[in-house]
Amino acid sequence: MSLLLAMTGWHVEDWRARFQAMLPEMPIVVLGEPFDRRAVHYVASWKHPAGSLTGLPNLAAIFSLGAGVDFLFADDKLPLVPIARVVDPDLTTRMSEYVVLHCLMHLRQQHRYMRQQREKLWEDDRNQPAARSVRVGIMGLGELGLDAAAKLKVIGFDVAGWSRSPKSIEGLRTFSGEEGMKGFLARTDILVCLVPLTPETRGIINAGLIAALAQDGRLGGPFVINAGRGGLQVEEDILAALDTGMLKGATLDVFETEPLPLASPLWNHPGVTITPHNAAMSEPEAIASLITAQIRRLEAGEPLQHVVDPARGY
Ligand code: NDP
Ligand code: OXD
Repeated sequence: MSLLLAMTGWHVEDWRARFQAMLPEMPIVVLGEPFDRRAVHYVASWKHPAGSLTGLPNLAAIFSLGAGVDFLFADDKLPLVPIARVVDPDLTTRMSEYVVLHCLMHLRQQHRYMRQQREKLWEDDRNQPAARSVRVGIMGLGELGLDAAAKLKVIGFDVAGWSRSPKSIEGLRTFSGEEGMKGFLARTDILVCLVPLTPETRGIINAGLIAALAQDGRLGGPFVINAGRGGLQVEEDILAALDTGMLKGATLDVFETEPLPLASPLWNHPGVTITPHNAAMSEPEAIASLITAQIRRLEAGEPLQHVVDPARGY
């Protein structure tokens, strides 16, 4: 019985070492090297090449090495076995660090002061709003959205959230579905996007959404932070909105094409902050430990946790 590591873009040897230390009795095999396909009971994947997980007759479960699973559902030859994703405090905390950092960067006009420093410019217009007067809207009230909301509230931001199904969360104003979208956007100065990429959410950050954001806020215009997936955003629309002033700034961790092509105008736009899809990286020690616990549960006849629903796509 073996665990197959199937990943692109990450350092597979770090993962192999971690898993081998935690599962000493189980052979850890790697896609691209020779291995016995019949012996594979589990797969841990991050962006495996589509079609590469066929012909594994004893496969019992697939583990996403991240919180997102859109890359799995994009493989139309994916074996029909249960799929579990990452839900882990290490990853969640990393995402909240990112969200809080970038909300504060916009609140405190830090991009402007970094520009001023480069120009040796001492300029303060005595117009620094307090967090309580800035409305953050979190799209996606799941594991990541809820933790980020709680941490933003501690700082004092006026936080609300939007999800697919209606929610009642103490201390948080919530909106849901199509019908809740307009009201949610109309009270949002900083939009934080943490929904999964599904057929319903693809391209959701578009010209129409941007036009519906609050234009009367204390920051002088709305900002977007997307740490969900690049497929959620229409980059052309974001650029156009930045150019017309409809959008004041965009912080993007994820892109329609990754790595972001050198020719993308996003790289040089003064209103755009780019990070290389590392808002919340999967840290091998934490995530191998989570997946090891899942394998031990299955071996003990207990149910898998954090299973995703193929019909919903997340
Ligand atoms: P969850 O599944 O826990 O939460 C998803 C949230 O999005 C839920 O509140 C869900 O609503 C909402 N949602 C889903 N579809 C819709 C829709 N059509 N309309 C409105 N709301 C919707 O996911 P996580 O919080 O764990 O992760 C969110 C995403 O973050 C991941 O899918 C991944 O793409 C991204 N991510 C990015 C990382 C990075 O480094 N950039 C790292 C980790 C994750 P409901 O509650 O009603 O189900
Ligand atoms: C994830 C990611 O989904 O890192 O975990 O993007």
